[in-house]
Amino acid sequence: MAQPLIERYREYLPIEPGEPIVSINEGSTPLIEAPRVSDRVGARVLLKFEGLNPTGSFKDRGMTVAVSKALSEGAEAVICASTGNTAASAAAYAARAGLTGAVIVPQGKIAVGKLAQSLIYGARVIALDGNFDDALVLVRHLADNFPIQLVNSVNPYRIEGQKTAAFEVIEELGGPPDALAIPVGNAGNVTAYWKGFTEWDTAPLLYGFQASGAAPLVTGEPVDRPETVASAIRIGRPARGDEALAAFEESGGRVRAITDEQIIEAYRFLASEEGVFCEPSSAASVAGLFVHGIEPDGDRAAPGTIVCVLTGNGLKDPDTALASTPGVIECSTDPTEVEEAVFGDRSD
Ligand code: AN7
Repeated sequence: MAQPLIERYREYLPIEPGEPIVSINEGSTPLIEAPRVSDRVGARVLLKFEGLNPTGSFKDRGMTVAVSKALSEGAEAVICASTGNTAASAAAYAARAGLTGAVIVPQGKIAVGKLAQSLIYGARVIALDGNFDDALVLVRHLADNFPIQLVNSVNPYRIEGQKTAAFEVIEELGGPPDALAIPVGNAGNVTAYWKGFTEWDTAPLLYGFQASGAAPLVTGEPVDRPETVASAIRIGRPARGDEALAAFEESGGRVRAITDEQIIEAYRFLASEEGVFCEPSSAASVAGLFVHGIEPDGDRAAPGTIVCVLTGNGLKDPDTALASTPGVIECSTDPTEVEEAVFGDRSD
């Protein structure tokens, strides 16, 4: 049975005995074999499906630790800036803890499921006339000047919780994978995986991927107006960018860009060939392998086993699924028309 992440990895987390734990039984997500992706890539590829966390994304791993700590330190409210998933997770854990939650999201730029989640969990949802990077500056200001705890991944407890995904991968495989492929936005998650891997004395190649319209770590320049269909990673000034770049380098890996078309192709491939429905941002990890291959730079051997992190659940963003597929076949109750609808030719 799934147990609270903090209980499973208590000895590696900064939670003291007797401290309150705010949990919705996060973590312990499946590592799923992906035979068709493996064929295309030329290595054994497994999918770490973080979309099966309680709020449907990897953010819950960090949030259980950050909100537990906020509660134990006497906070009454938590706040974050978010492209959607952090907001949904913060809202849920705040609800669970009996704290007030406030989230600031870029207006009109987050997936509808994430908005619905944040609202139904009871957070105060602020739609900002600005992007994620603007929102992060504002919540830092609020947390510095008011009694409200910041739960973005600049909060070190978020990283502590998120590093447990690396532990799970190592335990499930009986050792580290040769490489880890991961989407990169604010760069907290890749930083957390690297911390987890190094704490367990392992060092897989890290292959990070950003959307080409929001790829500051690839170009080396902040992006003032990031744009991508992968709204979760529409971030131009990653808070943990320098740490992530150091991790890529230390691991012998790299960070590369892929286009929105390449992301959507991988997103559809995962759903229609593997039966795994992740959100577009998550598919960046697989798109990156499809587009850039798996050969490491330098003289390291090509990885034989690669774990792709699928960071969030596809159900969060039904609009993108509907917009990138052929759509329904409308039909009357006339049996002939139904036959044609079921068996007739259809172009994709
Ligand atoms: C599905 O929710 O930044 O590199 O505010 O939701 O750790 O930022 C989300 C990020 C990848 C990138 N995949 O992770 C937010 C937010 C999904 C995400 C990322 C996010 P980071």
